[in-house]
Amino acid sequence: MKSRQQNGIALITALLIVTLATTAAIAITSELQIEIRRNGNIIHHDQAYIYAVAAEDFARYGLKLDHDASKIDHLNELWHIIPVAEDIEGGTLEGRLDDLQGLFNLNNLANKKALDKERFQRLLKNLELTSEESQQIIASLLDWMDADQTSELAYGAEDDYYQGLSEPDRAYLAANQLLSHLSELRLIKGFTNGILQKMRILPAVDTETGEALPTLFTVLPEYTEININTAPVEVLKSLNIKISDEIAQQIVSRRDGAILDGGDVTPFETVEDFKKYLESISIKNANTESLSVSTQYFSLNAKTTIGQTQMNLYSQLKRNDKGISTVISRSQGVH
Ligand SMILES: [Ca+2]
Ligand SMILES: [Ca+2]
Repeated sequence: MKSRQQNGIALITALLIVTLATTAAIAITSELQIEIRRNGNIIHHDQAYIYAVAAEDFARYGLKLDHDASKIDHLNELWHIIPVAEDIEGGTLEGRLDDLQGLFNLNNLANKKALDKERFQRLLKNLELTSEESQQIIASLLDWMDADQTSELAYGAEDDYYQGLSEPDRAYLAANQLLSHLSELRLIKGFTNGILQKMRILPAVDTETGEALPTLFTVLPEYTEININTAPVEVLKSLNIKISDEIAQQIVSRRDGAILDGGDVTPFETVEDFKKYLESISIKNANTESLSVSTQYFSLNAKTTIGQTQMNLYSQLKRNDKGISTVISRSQGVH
């Protein structure tokens, strides 16, 4: 009787040990799998980043060839029309180069030149901002960038406004220097989500076609001229009050002819050319200050996929007058 009892206890003990050992083994295996996956992700992330940075070198090479081939920049050139699409070990790499000087550089406003302000106001009006909304954001933008602490009229905002924000832990100071990234606008008085959406700084889509609308604004580290060979319709319209939607479309079809109808590509060779063209369509004495036919600032969007890892790297490149480009900023995920 006693011996049978002892056998039973031994059996239960043995079963218990087996169960414990199995549980421990499963725990170790799961831990190991997570560890392997985590290491895999880290390695893939590093690889994706290195490939994206390699795309920058490819872009710099393309921009040098472009510089040596011609002195103007337009949308039918190879740097723009040939996107990079490469199969790389374990994944893919896509790269796209865009011109940044076709866009309105918000830092141009820091110069407080009447012409830039007028162009900005026209652009905002075409984006359906009310004149009060425009006045508000122009004043607070100017205060954000200028070195002083004097508010622009009633709408401006300096340190005292930002220090007095309702949540004390969120209080901050005005930058009092040029913008360094479009996302900085979120900190500035008046730039609500609604305004950022109208300005297409937050992604916006065409309500009829559902397609993403092109971006119109950028932030570059200095005053820049607008390239009339790459500016989208909305920016062209902002250049002169007489440039209507129809005229802007006309400028685009003359400039990007080949894209639209297979005709000759006839970008503007000089700003004077553009002025003459405007005269030919009855826009006399247009102010062509701060316009250009070439570009120094470009953006590269490199998308890399390796295994489960996806990376979106945005790089700003500046090309000098010898055609050599340097990367001046990088951001991941968003512009
Ligand atoms: Ca070129
Ligand atoms: Ca200021």
